[in-house]
Parts: sequence; structure tokens; C-alpha cells
Amino acid sequence: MSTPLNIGMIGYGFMGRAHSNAYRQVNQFFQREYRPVLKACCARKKDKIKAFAENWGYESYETDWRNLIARDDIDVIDVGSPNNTHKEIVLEAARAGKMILCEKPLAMNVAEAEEMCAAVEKAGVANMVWFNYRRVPAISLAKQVVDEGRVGKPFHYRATYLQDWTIATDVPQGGAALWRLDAAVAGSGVTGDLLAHSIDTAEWLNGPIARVTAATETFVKERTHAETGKVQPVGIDDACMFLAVFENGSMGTFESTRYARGRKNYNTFELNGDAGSVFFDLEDPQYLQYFKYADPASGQKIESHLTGWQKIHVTNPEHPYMDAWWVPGCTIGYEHTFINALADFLESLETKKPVQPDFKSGLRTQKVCEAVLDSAKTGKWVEIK
Ligand code: SOE
Repeated sequence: MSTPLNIGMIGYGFMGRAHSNAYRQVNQFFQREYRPVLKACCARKKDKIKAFAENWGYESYETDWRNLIARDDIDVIDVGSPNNTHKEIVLEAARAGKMILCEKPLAMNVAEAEEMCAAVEKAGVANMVWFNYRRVPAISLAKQVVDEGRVGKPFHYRATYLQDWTIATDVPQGGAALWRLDAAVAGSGVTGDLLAHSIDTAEWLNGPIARVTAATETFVKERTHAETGKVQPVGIDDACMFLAVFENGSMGTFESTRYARGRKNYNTFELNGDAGSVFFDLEDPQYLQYFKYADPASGQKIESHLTGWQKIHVTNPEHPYMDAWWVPGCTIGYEHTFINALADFLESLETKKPVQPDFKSGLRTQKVCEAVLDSAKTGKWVEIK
């Protein structure tokens, strides 16, 4: 027996594909009571969404998201459209009592995210933000290592998120896949798009960030807008660096850019504590690196002439999510992080325990992003409230 869960997917870009793939595969690998059904997808351009529906096997399509939300045969609204559409869709979906899965960042700013949080809480509907990197098995293992006390008292958190796809001055802003360069649509540049991931991971592993100080830069000041054809000022941050102090007293550095030649999706973090350290690099995603200095139970130092970093190939069945996948040594990839996230969401519907990260957690990340952008403007430290 399984219970169908009718999906209404909004958006057909990179995330529309990643999420649709997850809906199609999740029950093949995870035993879950709920079974996503690709009921309908939605976007404004009829030819594009029709082709998308046919390719992924959606039963139907809509060209107005309001019609999708109004349908009685839709249980879940998945918001995979650009950031400036999230709020309106979420408020309407919550009013209609739909469950909501929303792409990151949750919103354009804190004010929007607060409204969205209040709406899902008032409606009492299940909600999740697709911060998929928590579901990289090596990152989930890092969380386990931290929770087991193997890092001990934390001192330093170091995150980088580097890409290189906007260096050319003739990359237009706006339109199709390039909306991430348009501040009116994206809200911000690398801060909301890339550092939101780093912040979500950092707070999950190392607890809340108390305060930040930041600097941002926009290297290319004007770009042609793909939709208007006009050369317009660029409003996004191309690069952002910030210092953070965590509530647990540790210090953090965060660096993000789309101008790091040769870095394609270089999302790394390192956490150093008195008992050990962990390091992860998304361009080498099946490994977690771990340095063990002391035994977590006794605190006794075990470092010797043979101590060194362990490079753990996270593919054994005892590793997070891996018992659902292949035999030891066979790796999984980017798309599986969305499938793992969805498996957790479906499980939460059975256990009735809210899945993480939910909208409240997405709001928290939004607060850190906004504090970073405020600090970059004023040059001052900003407390996260
Ligand atoms: C930007 O290039 C991007 O696609 C982000 O929007 C995603 O969230 C990130 O995971 C990969 O890079």
C-alpha cells in the first residue's frame, strides 16, 4: 500500500529538473508510505512547459501558478521558480492548505521570509527549503562526527564557495538561466545564491552565528540586460567575504565569488576543534576528511607519529543515506542529494516530525545573509537577532 502525493512543480529550469528527477526516483530507492505523483508542472511559456511535462512525465501542465494552486488534485506545491516569485506563490499555496517545498534562498529578504514563515505556520502545512547539500552523505557524516563530540570544542569554521561562470563582461544579466545576475529577480548575488548554502551548512554543524562583518564587490559594473537589450548597472554582489563569530565562541571566515577562474562549484568547509577537525570539498564529494586528535569519550590525546588526516570514502551502508544506494565503493552524485532530501521529507509526513531545514531555518539563513549585506554597506559588525 502507498499513499499518492500529487506534486505541482513550478519552474522548469535547473531546479525544476533536479526536483522532478527526485520525485521520479525516490520510491525506487527509499521505502516510504508516500509516493510522489507528477501531477502537473507550471511556467508562463506554454511551449517550454509542455515540452518539460512530456520529458519528465507530468500528467498535465499549467501556465498560471494560481490555477495550479487552485486545483484540488494538487497536494504539494514545489517552488522552483526565480527568487522574486517565491513569496507570492508561498502565501497563496499556504492559504490553499498545500504542503510547500521551496528552493533556496527562501526569499528576497528577511521581511519576505518572515511573512512566508508566518503563513506556513498559520496554515499548519508541511514545509521544507531545498538546501540539498545537507544531504550529501559526507556532509551528513560531518554532522554525525560533530554530534558525537569528535571535533570537541570548536575554534574555527572556514567556508568557501567559488565559481567562475560570470567573469566574461559579455555575459548578459537577466532572462532564462541568467536571472541570478539580476538583483531585481535574485535579491542579491553570491550572498543569497552561494553563501546561503554555506551559512545553512555552517549553522547546522556549528550552531548559530552571533555577528558578522563583511565586504562585497561587483567587478563588472554594467551588463546588457537580456530582456530589454539595454546596458544597465549591475546590482548584485559578484564576490562577498565575511567574518563571523558563532554563539559557541568559535570564529568563522566565509568567502564566495563567481570570479575564481577554474573553480566550478568549489563549496568547501573546515571545522577545527580541540579534539579534531573535519574538511569537505564538493568537487570531491564522496570524501569526508577527518583529523582525530583526542578520544571523544575520555578526551585523552591519541596523536602519535602515525596520526594524520583520514580521507573517508563515504560509500558504506553505515554512512548516511548510503544503505539506500549502491554497494560500498560505488559513489552517488549531485542529483542524489535532492532524492535524499525528498526521502527525508516523505519520512517526516509519516513520523509527523517537521523536516529540516524548514522555513524557520530558511528564515534564519536569510537573517545572516541580510546582516552580511548590511555590514558590507556600513562597514560595521552586525548582530544576528
Ligand atoms: C549557481 O550557479 C548555482 O546553480 C546555485 O544556484 C545552486 O544553488 C548551487 O548549488 C549551484 O550553483
